[in-house]
Amino acid sequence: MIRSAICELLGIEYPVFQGGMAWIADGKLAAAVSEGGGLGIIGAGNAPGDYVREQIRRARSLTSRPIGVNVMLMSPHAEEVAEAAAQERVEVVTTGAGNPAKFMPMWQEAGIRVIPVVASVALAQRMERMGAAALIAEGGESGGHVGELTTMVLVPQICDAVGLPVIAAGGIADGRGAAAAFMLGACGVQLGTRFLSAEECGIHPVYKEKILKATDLCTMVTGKRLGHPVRSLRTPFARAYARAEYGGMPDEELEALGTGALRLAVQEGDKERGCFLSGQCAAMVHQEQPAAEIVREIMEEAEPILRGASKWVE
Ligand code: TUI
Repeated sequence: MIRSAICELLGIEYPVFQGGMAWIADGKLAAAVSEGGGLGIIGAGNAPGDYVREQIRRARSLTSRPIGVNVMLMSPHAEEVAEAAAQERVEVVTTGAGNPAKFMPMWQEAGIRVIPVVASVALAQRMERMGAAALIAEGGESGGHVGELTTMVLVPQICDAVGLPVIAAGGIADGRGAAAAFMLGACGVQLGTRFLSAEECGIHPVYKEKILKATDLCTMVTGKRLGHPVRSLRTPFARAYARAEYGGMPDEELEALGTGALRLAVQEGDKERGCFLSGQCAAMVHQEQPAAEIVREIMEEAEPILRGASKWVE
């Protein structure tokens, strides 16, 4: 049994978070992960406050265990989502794609543990000063909006820079990755891509199939020119976007090109126009499984690896 400071802090069984994936991580998936002993997180993405409130209530009807909400800070609805999370008193708020400082007092007054995703040491230190309960250090192997650094170099630097519990994210798909994250100083892991294969994950079957069939070089990063790099599967959409990006398309037209592409992937399974966000570990996802089984399997795989780590020492 692997337990760590984050389990005690949040009252969860296993130190495994499910990433709050935009358009994907709804109340059903989050509840299934939490019921399985991890921390299920509802992804707000660009959705309005009412949608998030509805998903929180849906999750609450399916589990009495702690749940989280991810507030995507670039969303035009970030403010109302932040308020909905506070009013519904979820146990945890994670944030992504920005600096959540202005919302932190509100969440803290509601008794919520704030766990920002950080991709740099500077933001990690700022978040510690603001009273974050823990941090998620997310490397650029992850899907969606990505930072510059890899998990391998980011996690130890964040661990050295702060005194908070650190959750590692990016490139982790199984117990080997989780064990490695502990070795780097993390006390927990967050996985997104692996949970795309969960039975309770409601993405279009085409999306699931693409993840299950993915190979090592299947993802690429687009959007660097506009300042928000995004990792997704190398599909016709991603290739066309990259061509437009490096072919001098004006910024507004480029922004418009991306609009609606996430929804087309998740809900329609549109192979031509959809943007299928995925981490680099997609090739390590092999089968559809219940979310609870994924959580348990990762921990069961990590345990003998961590126990056996002493084999390297004379
Ligand atoms: O947020 C994510 N991943 C996401 S958000 C998303 S929705 C979206 N769709 C289209 C375009 C953009 C977003 C899909 N995937 N991960 C957490 C994360 N946060 N990764 C990196 C960061 C990050 C980067 C820079 C956090 C803070 C930051 O700097 C903030 C500052 O002001 O210092």
